[in-house]
Amino acid sequence: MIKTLPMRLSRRPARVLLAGLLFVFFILTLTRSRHAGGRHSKTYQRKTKSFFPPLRKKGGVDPDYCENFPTQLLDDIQIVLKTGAGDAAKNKAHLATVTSCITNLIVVSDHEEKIGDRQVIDILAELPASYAVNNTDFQAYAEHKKAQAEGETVNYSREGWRLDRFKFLPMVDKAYATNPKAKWFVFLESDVYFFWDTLFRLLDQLDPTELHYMGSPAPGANDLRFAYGGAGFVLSQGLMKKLIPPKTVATEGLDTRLSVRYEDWVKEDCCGDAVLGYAIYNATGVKLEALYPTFAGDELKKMVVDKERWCVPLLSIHRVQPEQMEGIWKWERTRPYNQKPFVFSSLLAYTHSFLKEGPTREFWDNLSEAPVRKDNAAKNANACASECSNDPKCLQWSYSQTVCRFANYIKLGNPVDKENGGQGEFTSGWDLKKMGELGFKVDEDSDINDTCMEATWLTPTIHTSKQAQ
Ligand SMILES: *[C@@H]1O[C@H](CO)[C@@H](O)[C@H](O)[C@H]1NC(C)=O
Ligand SMILES: *[C@@H]1O[C@H](CO)[C@@H](O)[C@H](O)[C@H]1NC(C)=O
Ligand SMILES: *[C@@H]1O[C@H](CO)[C@@H](O)[C@H](O)[C@H]1NC(C)=O
Ligand SMILES: *[C@@H]1O[C@H](CO)[C@@H](O)[C@H](O)[C@H]1NC(C)=O
Ligand SMILES: CC(=O)N[C@H]1CO[C@H](CO)[C@@H](O)[C@@H]1O
Repeated sequence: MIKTLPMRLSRRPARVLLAGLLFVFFILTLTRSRHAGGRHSKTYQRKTKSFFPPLRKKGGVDPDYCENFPTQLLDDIQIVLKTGAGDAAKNKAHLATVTSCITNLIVVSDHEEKIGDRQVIDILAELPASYAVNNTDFQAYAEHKKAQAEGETVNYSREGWRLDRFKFLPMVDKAYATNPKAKWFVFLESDVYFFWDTLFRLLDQLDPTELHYMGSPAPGANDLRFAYGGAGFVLSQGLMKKLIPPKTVATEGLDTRLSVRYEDWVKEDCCGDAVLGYAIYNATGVKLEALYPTFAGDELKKMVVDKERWCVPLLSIHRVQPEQMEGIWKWERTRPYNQKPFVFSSLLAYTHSFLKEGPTREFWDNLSEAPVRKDNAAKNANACASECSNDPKCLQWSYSQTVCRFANYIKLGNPVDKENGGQGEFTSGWDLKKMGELGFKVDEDSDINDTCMEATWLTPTIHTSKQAQ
């Protein structure tokens, strides 16, 4: 029994103590890196075919961004978008960009709605009535329904967010029931950007009859890793078959839906993605195949590009704002035609195109690390830049108030308030020489858009209890 431990343990004092210890352990686990340090151990190289390269002909101001989308693959790959009340702007942006080419998309939410020609399914309506009994978290659901019946817009709320966890199990049930022949089931959220070409290349290398549960790992109860919802995740047909067996004599005619079998777990847990992971392990014995950072789940401005990740294929970005969603989509589709896999360093042509104008940026925090040495108080930004260039690992630096910071990665970062911040000068810079050696070149005869010779695919990591972090 994975999930309900703390509940069950409250009967005896010794058990309470044990529960306390478990809790401490849980917090310790949480405060450690969510992604096991961001390290990835093994990679492999394989030639893969491009299924959805950028447009060849850009065709005017408003080209058809879905041109050449491999729609035939959608018979085999069922995509599901999960969203919620109050996400109207995100949904609109997502459906107009990333999911605009997905003809058989399933959109699930906590209320029914029509967005353009897309039907949004109220997935909570498919839950057994017992979910609502003695469940204060379900009140928001009733309120949504009432507001909607009165023609009001349903807005974002904390309570609405707490409803989110109830969507995961019925969403998986629904995807399988709707398209039982699909070889792959892919789940994403309305603030998750997906590079489709990477997904198709990845799935093309795998056997869907095998049991696959893939995503970005987050630590769960009992030392189990689950796929973090914000990075998207993928289930294979083989897994689905075992996870949700048909109602037969063997299942004694019982309802085999996950939402029925694991109702208690989801009521007691905070997070639907975690419960899905526990349910998958409980029903099939399958553990998450962690593919971080390909399933990145990171924010664009904090995305780390370094030597190790340079050629690692990138599949997802998290917390993408609606305007950003549109920006990345248009850029991705219209960047120079290229059959190579989209990798971490490909993103630099989008995030760091300003480097064409020069290696520094004023009033900009590059999120460089805290100073590495006590004595590296540089006199000015130029001195900081040259210290960085002398450090073989330094890829970027920032300078403010006599503090010079280095980083052995490249990040976008964010602007610093000129007027109000009180921080005065704040300059960030990038070491174009070392970036050039890695493959990022902004001089005339080289190409900022083509950074990596050959992709290095990740071998999935499966966490075992004894594994050292
Ligand atoms: C699955 O969960 C049930 C209910 O808690 C438990 O009895 C059973 O032992 C679990 N099975 C596995 C294989 O973990
Ligand atoms: C709901 O909670 C109340 C008070 O905690 C309890 O008396 C009642 O039996 C519960 N009902 C169900 C159906 O569990
Ligand atoms: C949602 O917000 C809009 C605009 O602020 C408001 O008109 C509407 O009444 C709100 N809906 C609900 C259910 O509170
Ligand atoms: C990279 O691609 C963009 C279009 O996405 C283009 O405007 C730019 O000139 C290219 N840069 C180089 C150095 O080729
Ligand atoms: C100069 C500055 O504020 N740098 C910050 C960059 O980001 C790191 C963490 O991301 C901070 O620790 C630094 O203070």
